Amino acid sequence: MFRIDRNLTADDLGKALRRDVAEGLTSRPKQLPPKWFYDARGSALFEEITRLPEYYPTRAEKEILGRHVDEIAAAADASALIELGSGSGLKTRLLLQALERHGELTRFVPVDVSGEFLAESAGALAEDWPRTDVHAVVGDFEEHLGLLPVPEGGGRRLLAVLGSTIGNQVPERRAAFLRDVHGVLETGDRLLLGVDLVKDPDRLVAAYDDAQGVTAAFDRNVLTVINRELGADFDPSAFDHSARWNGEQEWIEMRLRSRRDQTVRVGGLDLSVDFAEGEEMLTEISAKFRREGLSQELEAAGFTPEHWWTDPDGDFALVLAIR
Ligand code: AVJ
Repeated sequence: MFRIDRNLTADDLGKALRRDVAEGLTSRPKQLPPKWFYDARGSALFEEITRLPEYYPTRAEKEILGRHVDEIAAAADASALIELGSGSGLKTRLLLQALERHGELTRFVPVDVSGEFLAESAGALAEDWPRTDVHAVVGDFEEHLGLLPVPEGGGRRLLAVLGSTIGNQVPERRAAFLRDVHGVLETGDRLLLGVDLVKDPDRLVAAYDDAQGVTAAFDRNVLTVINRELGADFDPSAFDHSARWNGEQEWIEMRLRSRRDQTVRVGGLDLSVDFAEGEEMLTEISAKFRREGLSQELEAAGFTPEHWWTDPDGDFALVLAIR
């Protein structure tokens, strides 16, 4: 059984992009939120990133799931899986299979901003899980958490946010997000978070500035998105990609650095923006976590951390918390 709820239209997305770009290009320093990386090309580039030798997080998270997914399913003891972001790949399938083996999977709720992506990926998944009610929700999970389908028959829910997605938010936004999640869940429901861990800065920087330049292409792709959607004339080749470790905040910062003095016209916003040679624009932060700090964040939002699993190298963690 497959259905899809649309809480977010192309029009809503267009407005949000206009607002983010107008704000970001006129603030000092300039910045753009990472959520606009993921058009079709950006999503394909991200897939390519996950296969790079330097980008360990996806492999590490798969390894944890491969080893511990049945323990996770047993501890979660849930009849519904809600997944925020992604919701298509191997990791989702591993979780669904384990919940099924554990014995009571009835429902899967994938949530994503891209309706196109969801229709395709969740539709394919529904074909492989004919006895599961697949109820896809198109929405921005920073805004539309309240629109998630209500549980049927009081079954327990497992809400998964994998891939260190929460690392893209600054701590204050993350705290608000975790409180929102706490608000939509019910007592006894579980939260499963996948988080990348603090480690040797050289490895971190390499993971975000790979030798083949795939991450650089991914970073510059946001300019192509703005050119297409907002009639801008960015020359992506006039910007260099950079990745730096911020040891104080314990996050990676990705930036695009202007190679020369230049003026960019954003026709759709009736906006001209000057870049000085060497000027940098922040395009992403990717926070890295420690067990103690994340436990405190979860507790502050009302959750009780219950389990912590890592890969053998200790690069990545899955944490299961009780609402
Ligand atoms: C999908 C947000 C988890 O932060 O590692 C990968 C995105 N950016 N390489 C991350 C990303 C550059 C990724 N997340």
